Amino acid sequence: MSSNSQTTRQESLYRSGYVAFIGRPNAGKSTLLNRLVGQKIAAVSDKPQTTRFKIQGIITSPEGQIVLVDTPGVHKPGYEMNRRMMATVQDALLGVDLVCLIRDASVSTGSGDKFVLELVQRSKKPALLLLNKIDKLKDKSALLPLIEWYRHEYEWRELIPISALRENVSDVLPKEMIKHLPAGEPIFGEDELTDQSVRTMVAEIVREKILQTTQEEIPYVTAVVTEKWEDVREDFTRIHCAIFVERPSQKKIVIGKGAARLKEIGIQARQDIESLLGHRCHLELFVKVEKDWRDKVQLLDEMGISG
Ligand SMILES: Nc1nc2c(ncn2[C@@H]2O[C@H](COP(=O)(O)OP(=O)(O)OP(=O)(O)O)[C@@H](O)[C@H]2O)c(=O)[nH]1
Ligand SMILES: [Mg+2]
Repeated sequence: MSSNSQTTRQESLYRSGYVAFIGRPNAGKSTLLNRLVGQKIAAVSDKPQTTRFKIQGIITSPEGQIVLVDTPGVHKPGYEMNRRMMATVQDALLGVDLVCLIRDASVSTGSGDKFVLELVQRSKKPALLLLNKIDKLKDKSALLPLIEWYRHEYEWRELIPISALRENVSDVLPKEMIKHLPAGEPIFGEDELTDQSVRTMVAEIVREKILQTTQEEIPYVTAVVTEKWEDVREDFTRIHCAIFVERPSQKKIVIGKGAARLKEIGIQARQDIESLLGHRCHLELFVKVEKDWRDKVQLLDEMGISG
């Protein structure tokens, strides 16, 4: 841990570095990323395993630059896709300057939480514990035993109760993170918010809408790829996205009766895509059946789900 004198001495320096968000699926990592960056760059849903690859969000301030690394929620891998997702988490832990363990404080501790904690312990990195979703706690004193338990498990730089849905996290957290980063030059340009391509972000917007409008296995068996992109005019883009599922019955569900569901997904996605691009777009969605895509190396590579 850095001593006070060190902190004071380095206060005038510009700092920069990488901060990983690690946690169980559904803990609120991507919600927090979007909130801190101030723009929606990661898909969010109430279904676990929403995030499938590393997403970087950039915060630049006069004091320094923080590159937030959002990762897939930690879970037991079944398919090649899930193995890659977990490799992403391990990789992120190795490559960052600071780790944020994000924990949903409104649910009780399970074996998954212990596993995530072990990952942080093994990393030996400076870490913050962020106890999220405190807005869901009727009785805030329920946090005390949780804080007590975590405190004995690791030498956290800070333990901070938060709600990723509330505006005020942006006032507190970046300042706290930046303190633990090394002195250094900005890593990205000052006006960049993410390292993702627009094509990837568009595919993720479509996938998010599918996750939000479908249930049960559909979120897990769905992938989206932006296949064609045509800038027809400066203020008008035509986009073609393929939606992959694994079986014809799933294709029927995604399309819906009289194509109603697919239409709804398209309407919702187009709104978000137009606000991302800053102009009108025409969005075409095609549903394709691709058996076992979650185990197909080449398809996963094309989808950007690399391990
Ligand atoms: N009430 C409440 N809900 C939250 C909060 N933060 C996130 N959520 C909700 O929790 C759900 C999961 O959020 P995500 O940001 O997708 O969670 P994640 O940790 O990125 O999940 P994976 O990508 O699956 O690992 C969404 O429905 C969010 O709206 C919070 O502070 N309070
Ligand atoms: Mg996520």
